[in-house]
Amino acid sequence: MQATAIAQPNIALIKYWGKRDVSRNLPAVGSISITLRDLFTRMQVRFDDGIDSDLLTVNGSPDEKMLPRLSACLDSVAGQGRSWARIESTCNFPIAAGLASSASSFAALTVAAAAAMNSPADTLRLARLAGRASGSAARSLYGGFVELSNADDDIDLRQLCAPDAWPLRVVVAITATGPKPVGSTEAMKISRETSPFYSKWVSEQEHDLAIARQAIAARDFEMLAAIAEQNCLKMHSVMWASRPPMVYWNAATMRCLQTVRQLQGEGVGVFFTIDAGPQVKAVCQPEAEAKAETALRATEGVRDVMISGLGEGARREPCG
Ligand code: 2P0
Repeated sequence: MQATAIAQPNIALIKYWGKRDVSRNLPAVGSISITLRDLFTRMQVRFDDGIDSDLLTVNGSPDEKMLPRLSACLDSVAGQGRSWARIESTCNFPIAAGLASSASSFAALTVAAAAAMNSPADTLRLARLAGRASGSAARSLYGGFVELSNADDDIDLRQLCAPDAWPLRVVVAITATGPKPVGSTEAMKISRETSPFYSKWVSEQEHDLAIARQAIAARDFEMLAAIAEQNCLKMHSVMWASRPPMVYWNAATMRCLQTVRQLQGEGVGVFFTIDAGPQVKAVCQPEAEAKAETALRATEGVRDVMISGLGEGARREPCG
């Protein structure tokens, strides 16, 4: 009744923003992401009849805040009649700061819980359960380039390209630490209810997905760069035009965009993307990584830089 799993966060190139069914947490739009390799969340789940509530530690400290969502996710994997669980989470990157910690957390949790229950690990089934907890988590069940699409009554997922078939690199410029002002779930609701650009965002997404799919199939970096940057800026435009406006960027976020633009002007193979937080993710051709890292480290306001290759989907750890 115990297992450990590890999962990596993923970065959306074509973003998920908005829900078509809030109660089942189904997205309004499909999305395409890359799963990282070097940032991780490791989750140990131990069902224990000797305790009278679920218990969670995050990086060794008790944590009440995330527990209700993790408990609900455990219910969906193991059933409402399950035993209480001790959950130990460790994470090697900042939590709730726009680095997709919820994606890697729920992906790892579903895999660990299913393994602890000795349930057969059907990846799509686990991805759908992880997606109920956090939409982006479904994508972290798969490695490399991953597409999430809306099926009739659920979501479908597939790998578009294995991580080593197009080994791009990601340089993450951390411009602020600490939790974000508005969580994604709430921010998506505000966008849907108040942004004048929301319906256009939803209706154009299929177009963006088709171009990204084509770029990935052709390993066409410039084509992927152009559509990913535009899709990111469209998502933030939806947020900026909401009431209240949601601006996750800070001055250093903007400076990082200028740095990326400057590198592009010098012919360096890099593009930016930004999620619901102030960090800038620079996606690079392998040979561009060193230049991107140096330039972003030197950008005023950048506190730290993390680097990752592309990796595999969530998996059980052998001795967990
Ligand atoms: C994404 N984000 O595609 C987009 C881009 C943030 C910006 O998925 O409400 O934490 O738990 O389903 O998965 C963040 O949203 O939202 C997210 P919920 P989630 O990566």
